[in-house]
Amino acid sequence: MRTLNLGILAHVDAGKTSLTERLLHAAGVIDEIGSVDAGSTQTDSLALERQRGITIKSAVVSFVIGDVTANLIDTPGHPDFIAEVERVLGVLDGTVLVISAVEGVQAQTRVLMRALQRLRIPTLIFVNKTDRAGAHPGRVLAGIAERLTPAIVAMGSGSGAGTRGCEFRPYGAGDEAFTARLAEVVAEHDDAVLAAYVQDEAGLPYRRLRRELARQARRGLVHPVFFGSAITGAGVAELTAGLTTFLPAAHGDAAGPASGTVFKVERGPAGEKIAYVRMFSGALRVRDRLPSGRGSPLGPGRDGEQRITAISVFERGPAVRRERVSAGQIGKLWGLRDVQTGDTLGVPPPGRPRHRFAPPTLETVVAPSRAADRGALHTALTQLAEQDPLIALRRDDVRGELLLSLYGEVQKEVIQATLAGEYGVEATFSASTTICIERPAGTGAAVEIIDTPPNPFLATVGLRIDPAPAGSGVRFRLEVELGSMPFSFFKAVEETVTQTLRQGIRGWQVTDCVVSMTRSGYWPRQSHAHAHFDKSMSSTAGDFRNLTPLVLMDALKQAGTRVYEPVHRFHLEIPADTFAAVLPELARLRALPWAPVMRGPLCLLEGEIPAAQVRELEEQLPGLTRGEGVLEAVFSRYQPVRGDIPARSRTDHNPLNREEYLLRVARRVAAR
Ligand SMILES: Nc1nc2c(ncn2[C@@H]2O[C@H](COP(=O)(O)OP(=O)(O)OP(=O)(O)O)[C@@H](O)[C@H]2O)c(=O)[nH]1
Ligand SMILES: [Mg+2]
Repeated sequence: MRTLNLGILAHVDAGKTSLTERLLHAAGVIDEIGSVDAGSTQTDSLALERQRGITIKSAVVSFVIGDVTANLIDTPGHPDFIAEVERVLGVLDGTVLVISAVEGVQAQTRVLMRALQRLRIPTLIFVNKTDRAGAHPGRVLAGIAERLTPAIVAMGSGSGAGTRGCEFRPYGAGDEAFTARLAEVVAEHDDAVLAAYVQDEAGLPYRRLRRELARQARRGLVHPVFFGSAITGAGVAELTAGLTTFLPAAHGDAAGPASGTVFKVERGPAGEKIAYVRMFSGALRVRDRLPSGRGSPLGPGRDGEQRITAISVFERGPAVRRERVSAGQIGKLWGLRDVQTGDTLGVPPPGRPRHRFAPPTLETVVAPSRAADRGALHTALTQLAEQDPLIALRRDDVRGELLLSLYGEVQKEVIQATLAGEYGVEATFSASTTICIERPAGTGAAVEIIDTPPNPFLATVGLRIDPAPAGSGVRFRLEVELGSMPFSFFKAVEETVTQTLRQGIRGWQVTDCVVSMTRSGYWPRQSHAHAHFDKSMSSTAGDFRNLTPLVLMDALKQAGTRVYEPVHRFHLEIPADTFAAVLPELARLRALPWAPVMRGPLCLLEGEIPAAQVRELEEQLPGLTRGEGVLEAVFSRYQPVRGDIPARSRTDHNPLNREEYLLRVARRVAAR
């Protein structure tokens, strides 16, 4: 049996979950088609998802098409839950990108397509909702070519768009316009086809064109487009057939070394951790032992092991108990107490680049409604953050506050409801504020040598910080030999670098930089001339933990930093006659619109707006547009803050002031 790990991706509400139901029904996994609106689908199984009619967490179900087991991952489309999509991207063999035939290409569709193209994930496009009033498949197809990618081929045409009787008719060898289009598109990516095409346009046999299309689609170069409706079922059979033809289902390498990626972690009814793993090669079995600790450039930690206590594997619907999960499959693992989303199990999977969407740009202060719930709130938020690595939790030691980073207001409401429903903790959330970042303005380097004043610690640490491309995050590398010092000391430096950069010179997270360790040195236990071991004369990991922040902040001060604020790209549809009222409001909110496009009674405006102002625009819009304005905004980039730099309260204490820092370290040591 071959396997296909298939993602369903789209802008919110395009019909991913409804299409999933249809596919499951067509494959005979379910007898009745569930409905999002009635809260009866397979993949929207959380109570909150059923109440709200939106997907919040990614969910896996499987079905069989011919000799292929497809593991389908239904993802949320709301931008507040983009983190769920990010994790899933690394484990997919192919995707279906769903686009509504009424709304067409939307803001999130573009964000997703960019990621899919970057990762070269083979993608079919399904234009859904052709039954709905206002459906316009032709216009949507043109929109895809114009706004997503020109490398598309419509696989058929629709009739009866906008009615329940809509149908999809696949094209065949007799459709001349289709074969001409096919030849044109596949010739783009293959020189042999191009040569044959130039020689004789009509001379390429249809079967060769189809074969070439399949080959290119499976490599993510060309995207077949299908049309239909998840509600009436139109076009779903053709899409299903397309999944095995145009996406790369494969036999996994079951004999290879075990290699898997954890893309989701949830807690079971008794609070136990359950990890969802996609295996790339080899197999994991019940009772297998795995090293605990997270992956890093220095390799896994060496502190203990964890054991798999149970496994279930997705087969024809939900997961069933099995002794092993092997190459190609998706399984749920129990027993891995330290596991986190994004972990590698076994050897790293072969060359899969990672795509990172923008990190959360908002922050809120969370407080328990009852003072007695303080501890419970902290525990609950820690557990939620563990399932959601992008959702960072910070504690402001000065004000004694808990801060949570967020993508948006819907996510805030979901977290609030989860705290109440699953943990029994009522909590209040302050109005959200934007999170800025700091990037190094240049290069800086510093070093402190062991036993050389003013260095009070038994360690030598040299660090250099260099700026790196936007979006690349923080990378730590060694310019000294790994064997020159005990592993645990390097590990201590690496971890402390990450921690220290959480707050730069102005208090914001420092990112998009490379930190290189340029000097290292320590005193081993035996090197001391005296006969007996003297703890005060030999280096410990603590020396490295205490010294690293001093060196790093010196390097950072030398490099200097610049503060950047998040900016969103917006798409605004307003009645044309309200343009004159909307424009000054955009200016007041520091938005920069590009030239407006008039389409009949509508005015379409695109542009950029600081993330901090999006919520206010949302609030003002109904009043300015008689309630008819529609706004979409997604993160676009960071731009340097002009004028006053917003301050951030400090939580952990970076050594901006050396004396103060050393005093704090001394106090901490004395307290032990
Ligand atoms: N008329 C019509 N309605 C549809 C179709 N597909 C989905 N819908 C409706 O559109 C709404 C959203 O459908 P979902 O399947 O939840 O969309 P989704 O993409 O999973 O949404 P999120 O997961 O929240 O991003 C529901 O009210 C569906 O009933 C379709 O083909 N035709
Ligand atoms: Mg959904």
